[in-house]
Parts: sequence; structure tokens; C-alpha cells
Amino acid sequence: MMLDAFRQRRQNLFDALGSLKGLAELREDRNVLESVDEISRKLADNRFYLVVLGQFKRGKSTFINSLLGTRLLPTAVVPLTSIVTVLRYGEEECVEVRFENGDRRCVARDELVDYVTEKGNPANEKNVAQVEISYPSPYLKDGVHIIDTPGVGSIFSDNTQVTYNFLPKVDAALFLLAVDPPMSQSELDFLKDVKQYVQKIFFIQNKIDYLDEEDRRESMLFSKRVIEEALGDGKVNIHPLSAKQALEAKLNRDEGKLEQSFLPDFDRVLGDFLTREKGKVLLQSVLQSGRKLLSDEEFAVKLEQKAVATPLQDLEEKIRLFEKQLEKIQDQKKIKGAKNRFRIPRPK
Ligand SMILES: Nc1nc2c(ncn2[C@@H]2O[C@H](COP(=O)(O)OP(=O)(O)OP(=O)(O)O)[C@@H](O)[C@H]2O)c(=O)[nH]1
Ligand SMILES: [Mg+2]
Repeated sequence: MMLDAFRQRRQNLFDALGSLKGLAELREDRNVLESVDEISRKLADNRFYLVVLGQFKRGKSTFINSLLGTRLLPTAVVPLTSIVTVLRYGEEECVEVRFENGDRRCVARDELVDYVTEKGNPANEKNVAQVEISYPSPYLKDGVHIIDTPGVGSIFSDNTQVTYNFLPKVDAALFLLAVDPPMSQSELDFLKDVKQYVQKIFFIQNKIDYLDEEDRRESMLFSKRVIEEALGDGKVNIHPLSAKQALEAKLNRDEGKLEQSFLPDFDRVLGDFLTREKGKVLLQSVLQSGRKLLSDEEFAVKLEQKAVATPLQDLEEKIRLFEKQLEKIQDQKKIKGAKNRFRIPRPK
């Protein structure tokens, strides 16, 4: 029964997107057409964008590597990731660089660093639009796409922009904090912006291996309080993690160390969410994108109406003025005529 209701909602959403497409076609609005096509395909493929976000150097790329259990994405002690990297399921590992002019190139894993990092591709001189990686990880099954984004707030402001541009596409966010330094004002501002776009946010406090248990707890409580206050939400959950330890443990098949990294605990939370809520959240976010496109269309139509109406109003105003002038002229004629009529006839 619940599944039927879900299918029905999904179908309704498809129908609504079809109508929106019809409107965009009528208006020959290519941008809206492309966006509607994109979200329709996303819905058809059940594509779910799970996006890793956070300030620079919080360990986002390391975290994704730890989930996959392999050193796939480049990581460093300096601000690094500069391009959005989308990971999706594929039986074979395949790294594809997509350029702004539409060209695509398959590269080896070792070459990734030449395209997605500030070091290998300074200020994106290679004009990379996005990188897509297929990888055979169970995390990526059932349409889940895990996405690495450039960290915000570093001196490379272009990187911050790249991440902000991606926010409208996020279905659920994995927001990475670190224990040291704790939450900063700029991090909090970024979080508030993310909240405008994303309903579901998981908070992860990374690098717990830096602190002993007591300091760890204190740091977590601090972040929790700050976030709860900022979002006006009284039940924020923060998941502790050492992405670095988790990755090392997976590479060395060290179960004990893996438990200590807390990755298995977060795994359960994420797995639960993906099985129970992913479908619903996907519908919601497609609906939200559709609504946004519809309101943009409404706005554009209103503007067009106004543009048509303005010359009409101008014309009406001019006609009114003309008529007024005409009336004046006629009035003056009447007076003149009257004057003429009452003129005392000159003696002949
Ligand atoms: N001690 C410790 N170091 C970590 C952990 N996770 C990541 N690091 C280190 O933190 C540094 C930054 O990691 P990245 O994964 O590159 O961070 P990022 O958030 O992707 O950085 P940008 O792409 O620049 O935003 C690297 O030197 C990592 O080795 C962790 O759990 N513990
Ligand atoms: Mg990174």
C-alpha cells in the first residue's frame, strides 16, 4: 500500500515535470528545458546525490576514500580539491574528466591529481567542468552518487564558488567538521547557507585521533551547541570519526582499528537512512527543484506580460494626452469663436 502511494507520487511528479517541459518548449526557454530534462532523468534513474561538504582541510576527500577503502581521491595538508568529483557505481574503475567545452577524456587514477586539484590544475587552467568516476563500491549501489566538493573558505575563492554552485543539486549532505580547530564563524555561515538548500544533513566530526576521550567529548559538545543554536534545532547528532584511521584500517584489514575509527557506527546510520528514507528524500528534492523552475518560469512570464503591457500603457497615456490637447484646442476655438461672435461690429 505504502509502495503504491510512493509510486503514485513519483508518477505525479513525472507528469508535473512533463507539463513544465511543455511550458518551457512553448516559450523556447532552453535553460529551463535542460534543467527539467536533467531532473526528470535523475528521477527516472533514482540518482541520489550524497554530497560531502565542509570547510577546506576537514578531511572530505580522505573520508570518501575511507568509505571506499582505497586511496582514490587526492588528499593533502594544503587546500587541494578544486573540482566537483562525482562517484557512481560501475563494475570497472573508470575516471572520466569532463571539460567545459563538452570534451571528455578517460584518465588513469594517478592522473586525477592533474585535474581536480589546485596544485595540478591551478585556477582550473585546464577548464575542467567536472570529473565522474565509476567504482565498484557497495556504497554506490541503487543510484547513490557520492560527491566530493572543494572545501570552502580557503584563499582560493573560486573553489568556494564551485561548491556553492553545486548546492542546488544536493539531496543529502555529509557535513564535515574537525575536532581541532572547532567550529568557526565562517564554517557556521556556510552551514546556514547549506541549510537553505538541503533538508538532510549528517554531521561528522573528523580527526578524533588528535584528541583523548575527554577533549573529544568537549569538542563534540561545543560543536553540537553551536550548531543547534544556529539552526534552531534542538536535536543535532554529531558522529565522531577518524577517516585517516578508518582508511588505514581498511587497507590493512585491521578490524579492531576500524572499530576505533568509529566508521562502522556511522556506516550503520548512513545505511539505515539509505534503505529507509532515500526514496522519499529524492522525491522531495526533485519536487523542490521543479517548484523552483516553475516559479522562475512564472516570474519570466510575468516580466514578459509587463513588457507587453508597458508599451500599451504608454500608448494609452499618449492617446489620453492627445485627446486632452485636442479638447484644449477645441475649447480655445470655441472661446475664439465666442469672442468673434461677441465682437462689436465695426461701424461701416
Ligand atoms: N589526523 C587525521 N588527519 C586526517 C584525518 N582525515 C584527514 N586527515 C588529514 O587532513 C588533511 C586534509 O585531508 P583532505 O582529505 O585532503 O581534506 P579535504 O577536506 O578534502 O581538503 P580540501 O579538498 O582542500 O577541502 C590531510 O593531510 C589528511 O591526511 C583524520 O581523521 N585524522
Ligand atoms: Mg578534498
